[in-house]
Amino acid sequence: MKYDFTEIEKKWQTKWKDEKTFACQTGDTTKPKFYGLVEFPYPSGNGLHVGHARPYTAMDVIARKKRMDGYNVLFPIGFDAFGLPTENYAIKNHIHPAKVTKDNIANFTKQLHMLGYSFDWDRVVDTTDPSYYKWTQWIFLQLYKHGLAYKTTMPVNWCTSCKCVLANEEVVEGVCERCGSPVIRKEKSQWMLKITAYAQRLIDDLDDLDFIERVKIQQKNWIGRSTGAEVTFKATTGDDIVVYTTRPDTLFGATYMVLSPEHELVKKWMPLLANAQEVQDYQKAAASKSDLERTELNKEKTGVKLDGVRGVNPVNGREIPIFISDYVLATYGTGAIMAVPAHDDRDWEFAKKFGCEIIEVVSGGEDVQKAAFTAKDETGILVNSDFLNGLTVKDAIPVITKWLEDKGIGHAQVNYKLRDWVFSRQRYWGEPIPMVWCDKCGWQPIPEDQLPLLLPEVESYEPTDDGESPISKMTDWVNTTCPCCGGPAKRETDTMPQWAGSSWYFLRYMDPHNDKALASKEALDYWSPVDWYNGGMEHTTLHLLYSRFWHKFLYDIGVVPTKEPYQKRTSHGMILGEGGEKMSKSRGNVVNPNDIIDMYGADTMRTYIMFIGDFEKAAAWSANAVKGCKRFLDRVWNLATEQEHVGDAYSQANELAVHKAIKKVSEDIEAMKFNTAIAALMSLVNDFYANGASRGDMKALLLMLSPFAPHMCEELWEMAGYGGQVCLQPWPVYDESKTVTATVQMAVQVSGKVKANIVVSADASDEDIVAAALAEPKIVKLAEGMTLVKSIVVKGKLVSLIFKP
Ligand code: ANZ
Ligand code: ZN
Repeated sequence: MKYDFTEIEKKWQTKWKDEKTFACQTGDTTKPKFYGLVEFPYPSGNGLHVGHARPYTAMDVIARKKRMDGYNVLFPIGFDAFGLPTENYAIKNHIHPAKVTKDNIANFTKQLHMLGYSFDWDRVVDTTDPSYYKWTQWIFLQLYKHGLAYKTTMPVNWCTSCKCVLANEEVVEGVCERCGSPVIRKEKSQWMLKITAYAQRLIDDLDDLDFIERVKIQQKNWIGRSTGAEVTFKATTGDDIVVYTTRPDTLFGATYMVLSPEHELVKKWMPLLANAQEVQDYQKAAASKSDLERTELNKEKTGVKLDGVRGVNPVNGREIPIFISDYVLATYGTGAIMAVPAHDDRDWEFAKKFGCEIIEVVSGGEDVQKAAFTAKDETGILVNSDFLNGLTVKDAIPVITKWLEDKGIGHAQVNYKLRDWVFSRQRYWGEPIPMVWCDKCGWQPIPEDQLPLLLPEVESYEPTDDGESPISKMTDWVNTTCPCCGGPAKRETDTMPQWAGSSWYFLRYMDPHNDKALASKEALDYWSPVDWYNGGMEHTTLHLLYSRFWHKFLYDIGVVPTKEPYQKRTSHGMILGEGGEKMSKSRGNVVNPNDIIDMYGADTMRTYIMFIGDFEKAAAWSANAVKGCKRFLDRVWNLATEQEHVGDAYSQANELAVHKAIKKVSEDIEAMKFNTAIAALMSLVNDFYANGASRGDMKALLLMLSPFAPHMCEELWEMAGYGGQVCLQPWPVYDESKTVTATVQMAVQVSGKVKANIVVSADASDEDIVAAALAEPKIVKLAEGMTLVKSIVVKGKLVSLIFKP
C-alpha cells in the first residue's frame, strides 16, 4: 500500500482542526499543567522559514509527549505583528500595513497548520488587534502611574535608514540590529522605561531559574553589575568633582582627571577657561559619536586639557590636571573619572599621548612605563600609597573605602551597565502611547476606560526626516482635550517599540478573550509560570530581558502570581544552508518548508528538522539527509502495512530492544536530544525487520514516533485498529530491569591458545567483539607488527584470532 502523505496529512489536520483536539481547558485539576511556549513569529511577507520549523517542531514534540504523559498542556501560538518590516514593506508596495499584516498572518496560519503543530488554535493572539493592544497600553499606564515611565530629552541612538530611535539593545556593533544601517547620536525627547530599577532583581532571580547557562551569563553581563566607590575630589574652583571607580585602592596613583565632554561642570567652568573655544569644538565632535565608538579600546585617544581649573587628589592634596575626553561616557557612573595610568589601559594610552605622569601604586607586574598593570586580585601589592602599602589589592579596597567614608569624601557604590529602556518610536505601525500633553497640566495619562487608544488611519505612514512620527500630521487625532483640566491638549504621536507587545503575550494566551483584564486571576494562577520556553539566543538581552522586567513589575502591583514569567529557557541553533552558510536570499540557499512538504510531506520535514543535529548547535541543511528521513518513514509504513503482526505483547525477540528504546526516547525528548531519539527509533525499526514485529511491538513504535511524525502514526494507528487517536494515548512505560544490558566474559584465543579475557555487552555485534579483543592490552602487544588474517566469534564464549607477520 502506498504511503500517500499528502492525503493522510490533510485528513488528520482537518480532523484536529474541526475537533479542536489540542484545545486545553483552564482549571482542570485532575491533571498537572504544562505550559510550553515558543517565540511567536513576526509575520513577514516571506512566510514561515525553516528557522521557525526547528524550534516549533521541537516544542510540538515536547507538548505532544507531555499530553501523552498525562499533562493538561497549553501550547499556544500568535503573531507579533507590529513593527518596522511590515511598515517598510507597506511603504514600498503602497499597501496599508494593517492589510499586509492580515495577509501575512493568514499565510503563516496556513503554513503552521501544514506542519501539523498541536497548537490550541482558540488562543491565537495578534499584537496589532485593538483588543490585545488595549492591555499593552494598560500596562504602560500602570508603569507610568508607578513612576517607571517618564519622558526625557537626551542623546539617543538614531537609525539613519529607519529614521527612528533605537534602544541600546537594538544597536549591534554600532549599526541597527534590524537593517544594518549606521546609527548616529541625536538629541531627542523620548519616553523611557525604568528597567534599571529592576537591575539587581533581574540578576538575583536568575539563580532560581532553569535557564541554560549561556543565557544567564549573557543577561548578567548585559546588566553589568560593577562594585566600587564614589570619591569626591575638590576642584581649584571649590567645586566638588565626584568620580566612580572600581579601584579606589589606586587613589595614590591618580595623576589626572577626566570628565565626559557633556559634564555639567564643564559648562559651569566655561567662562573661566582660557581654551573655551577648543573645549567647545571638542564637545561638538564628541556629541555625534556612539558610546561604542567612544569606548573602543584600541582607538586613538583624544581630549582637551582644561586651561584654568585643576583637581586636588584627596589622599595627598596634590593638584592634578583635568581633561575632557570622549572615552569617558556621560551616562555611566558619575560621568567623571580619576585616571590611574599605571593600572588602567585606557588611562595609560591617554597619559602616553598627553604626557601625564604615570605612578606605580600596585607592584607585581611589568614596568608600568611600558604598559599598564591591571591585576585586581591577590597578585598585586600596594606601593607608594602611604597607609595602604603592603596590602593586596583585594585587602586595600575595603581599607581605603572605609577611610573615604570616615573623611566624608566617599562611599562604596554599585553601578550597572544597564540603561533605561528608550520606549518611543517615531513610526506609524505600533501601539499609540496613551498620553496627552497639556500646557497647563503637563503629561497626563488618558483615562483607562478610554482604552484602547486606536491607531488612527493615516494617508501617509512614511517616516519623516524631521524625526517626527507620521501620526503627528493627523491634527484631528493629535488635538484633544486634557483629561485633567479639560483644556486643549495634544496626544503623544510616537508609538511603542516592537518589544512592547511581546513583553506580555504569554500572559494573554492564558485567557485570550478576556475584556475585563489582561487575563483572569483564575487563568493566571492556574497556568503561571510558563514551564518551558524555547527561543533564540538573539533575544537574550532584548525580549527575554524586557519581558522579565514587565513581569516583575506586574508581580509587584499584584497582577501576576509569580516573580518570574518563565521557569525554564532553552535555545536552538540556527539552520544553515547546504554548505554551512547562513541561509539568505542573496545566496540563493533558502529552503522553503512548503517545498519540502510538497515533495516529502510534513512528517518527513518534521523528522528531518529534529534529526538534523544537536538541537542547541547550528546545523547545515542537507537535501540528501531529507531523503534519508523519508526512506525511514517509508520503512515504517511498509513494515506496518505489508507485514503481519500477531500478539498484543512485545515479541520475545524484540522485548529488550523495545524497553530500551522507550527509555532512550523518553529521556532524549526531555533533554532535547531529538536526533538521538530518532536514531534509536531507526534502530528499533531495523530490529523489527530482522525479527518480525508483534502487534504490541508496532504499537510501541507508533506511540514513540507519533510526536515526530504525527500524521502517519495516526493513520497507521487507525488502520491497525488500536482504538482512539495515538496523540491521546498514554506514553509507553519501560521496565528499568529490562533496559540494562547484560555483559558476558569471552576468552580471546590467538592461534588456538587462550591469551586473554574480555568483557563485552551480551548483544555486541561480531565486529564489536573483534574490536574489543584487538584493543585488549595483551593482544595489542602480541599483535605488534602483525596483520590479522582471520577471526572467528563464538557468541558468548570465545573469539579466535589468527595473525601473520
Ligand atoms: C580608576 C581606575 C583605576 C579604574 C584602575 C580602573 C582601573 P566598570 O568595571 O566597567 O564599572 N569609568 C568610570 N566611569 C566611567 C565613565 N563614565 N566612562 C568611562 N569609564 C569610566 O569600570 C569602572 C571603571 O571605568 C572605573 O574605575 C573608571 O576607571 C572607569 F586601575 O577608576 B577606574
Ligand atoms: Zn490640563
